[in-house]
Amino acid sequence: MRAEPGGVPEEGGPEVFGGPGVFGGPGVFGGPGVFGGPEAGGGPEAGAVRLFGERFGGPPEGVWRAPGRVNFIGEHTDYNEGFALPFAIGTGVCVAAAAREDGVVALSSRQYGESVVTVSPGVLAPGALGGWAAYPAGVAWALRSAGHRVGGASLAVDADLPAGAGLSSSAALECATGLALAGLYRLAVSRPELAALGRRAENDFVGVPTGLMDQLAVLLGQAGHALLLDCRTGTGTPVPLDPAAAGLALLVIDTRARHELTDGGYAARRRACEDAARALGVRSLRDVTSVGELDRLGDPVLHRRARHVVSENRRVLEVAGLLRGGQLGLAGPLLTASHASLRDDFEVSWPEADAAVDAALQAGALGARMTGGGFGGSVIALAPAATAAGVTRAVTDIFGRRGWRAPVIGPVQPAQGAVRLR
Ligand code: GAF
Repeated sequence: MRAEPGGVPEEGGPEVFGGPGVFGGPGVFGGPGVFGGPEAGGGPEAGAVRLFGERFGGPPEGVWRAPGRVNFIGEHTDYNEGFALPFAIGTGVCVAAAAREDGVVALSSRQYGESVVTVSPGVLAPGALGGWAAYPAGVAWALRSAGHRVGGASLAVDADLPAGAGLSSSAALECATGLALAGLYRLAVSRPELAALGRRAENDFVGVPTGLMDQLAVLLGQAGHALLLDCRTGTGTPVPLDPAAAGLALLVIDTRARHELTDGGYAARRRACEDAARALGVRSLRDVTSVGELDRLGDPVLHRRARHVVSENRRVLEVAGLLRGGQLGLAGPLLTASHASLRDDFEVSWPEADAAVDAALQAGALGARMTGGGFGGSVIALAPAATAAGVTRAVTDIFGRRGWRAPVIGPVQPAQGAVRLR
């Protein structure tokens, strides 16, 4: 089960987020670690340091922080070597860490029981452990497998990012851990390489066949910018994305329906894309540039899945062009078209997401779509700033009328990627 382990698990309840349906209040996704406001004693940085002292004694050698991400557009394109446009957000995962001489990797998480999970060097291999600790342990394994000289480490984790909300708490945990180990052992490892190793940990150690988007967004994100990712080359180009400057608000709506990428749906979608590429005789669906070329696919399901990927790649490039031209407001219909494609062709949206998108549009949003892998998680809505409160109310109302738990809604701004804090 992929539990999005870096973040705050659902048991944390709405109080973690500053109360359900908060707009512009403490439930701000994009602020500097203010999603839910600082916990007692000063936020995840202080929380990780405190936990380190409680579990391992003394101060850590350093503290590293990696944010979550929102994908503006370009869903299920990364493992098809296509394009995506994600950005880092203001909430994330902190890791307080110190090297150890015994080669053991010892892990404790404020959100996952605070007990210490230890992994001896001889057993650090895929299958050795499951649950949240497999993600950071997997990063140590991936670094060692790539030839980096990583010894033991004690790591204490705290987060202000909700888990399972489709905001990539797992990549945040992997990347904060990767930076911590690289810092402790002074490794010469670039951020793109670290992103690839985070993905390797997730694919081969945890066993979830995800793409590279989340790790690249978390490690390469820049404030005020989205990253236009070319997932064939593994490179990202910053593109300006500043909703406030355009008189707009970009809202994140956590639908509180939780997703698990290991329930099989994600892997099945990935297989369908690979089957479609094989049937078309191309290396990946990236190599198909027009939907018309898909007419050769006899299987209607494969045809729909591939149509999503091919059309989504085009939408990403169009949106990137609009952002570069200072025309963010014109991106709305492309966001909404992305959602329709994910709902009807790729079939990864969920009832709360569809209802949130419809309600947001009716209340004046320019565009709205699910973000992340799907099957649960979050929706984004782009709205004129003056209508953001009305959009928030409309979405909250429809959830109430349907008897669903209140969504958590707040504005988001692109923030800086992962850093060493101390
Ligand atoms: C998840 C995966 F981790 C990403 O690699 C990506 O495929 C995304 O779903 C869908 O766009 O976040």
